[in-house]
Amino acid sequence: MKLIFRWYGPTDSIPLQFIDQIPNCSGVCTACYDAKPGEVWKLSTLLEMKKMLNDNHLDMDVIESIPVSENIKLGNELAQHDIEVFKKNLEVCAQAGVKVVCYNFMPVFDWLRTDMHHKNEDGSESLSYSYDDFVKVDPHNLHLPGWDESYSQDELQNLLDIYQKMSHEQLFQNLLHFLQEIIPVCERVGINMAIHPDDPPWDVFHLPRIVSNEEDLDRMFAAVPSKANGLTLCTGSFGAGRCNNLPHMAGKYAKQGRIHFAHLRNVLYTDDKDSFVEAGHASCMGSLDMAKIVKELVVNGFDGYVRPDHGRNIFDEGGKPGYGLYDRALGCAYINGLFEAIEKYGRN
Ligand code: DNO
Repeated sequence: MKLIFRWYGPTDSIPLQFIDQIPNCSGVCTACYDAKPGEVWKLSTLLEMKKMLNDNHLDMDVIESIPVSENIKLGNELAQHDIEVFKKNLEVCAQAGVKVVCYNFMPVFDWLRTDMHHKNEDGSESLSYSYDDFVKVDPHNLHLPGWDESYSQDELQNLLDIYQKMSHEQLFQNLLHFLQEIIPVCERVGINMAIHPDDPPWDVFHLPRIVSNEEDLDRMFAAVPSKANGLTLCTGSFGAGRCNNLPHMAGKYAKQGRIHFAHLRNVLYTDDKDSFVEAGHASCMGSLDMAKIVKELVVNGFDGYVRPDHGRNIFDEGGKPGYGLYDRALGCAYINGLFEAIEKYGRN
């Protein structure tokens, strides 16, 4: 595996030198954060970032993410234009040496939590999702932590209204059309696509979601069999869905050569509904068996990129919820330990 770290570009408060100091961390995943969905990225911007990274002994092999515009997901009259832009962005990324592109196909909300500052007993803070809080949210007056600034209330209502009329099948067909268009480009330029699962993996506000479980993945891979059509195995996102058997999914899709990227984090189920807290990475802190997941990856030949995911806010660090340095660095140390132990002595 190749261990990487998410970096939000030159404005990220975490110095690249600190990322370089994380044991075994070979690079970052990043994006052109100032470009909007539907805009062509500048090669010069990517190359400048790459130079900054290389100067700190870090690679830029993975992009997380090239955003998929709502037009593409809606399949409206602007969709084809935005697909062509997406293709250009793939070409630009390939010219900058990118090997894997993470993306998602979730309508409107790319992740959803009800609390960005959930206080854990040890004084740390986590992102969390509470079923009881969620059912109190009025979809006509949405104020969700982390999302309030993404769209104006009017834009949000308008989008929610349009999606109310869309079935899961229609959204799936729009994903297929997108993949059929872009995968030949990926094959030509040598990029693997890695779709990020729905987070959490169920419909929210009646928005259809179609990348939530094994059945969804099997259908998507059967329809577009190219190995360039792959997965980001986000254990926390799939893992929030209690029907998802993560060790099984890790083994199955690693064996198929579909997992190009893995986000390894743990979640702790906090009630018998859907609520969860983003726990520390170690198995003992949450509800997922991280060692078993990594073992399934290793024995089934996984050789992709891995990153720790949302860390807790620990040691009074503050900063961007989920994306501080300290707990994600601890996550790296833990992930390194699991891989080394299993690769050397734990294959049987
Ligand atoms: C949240 C992330 C997601 C992820 C996208 C990938 O912190 O896991 O925003 O980057 O869904 O497209």
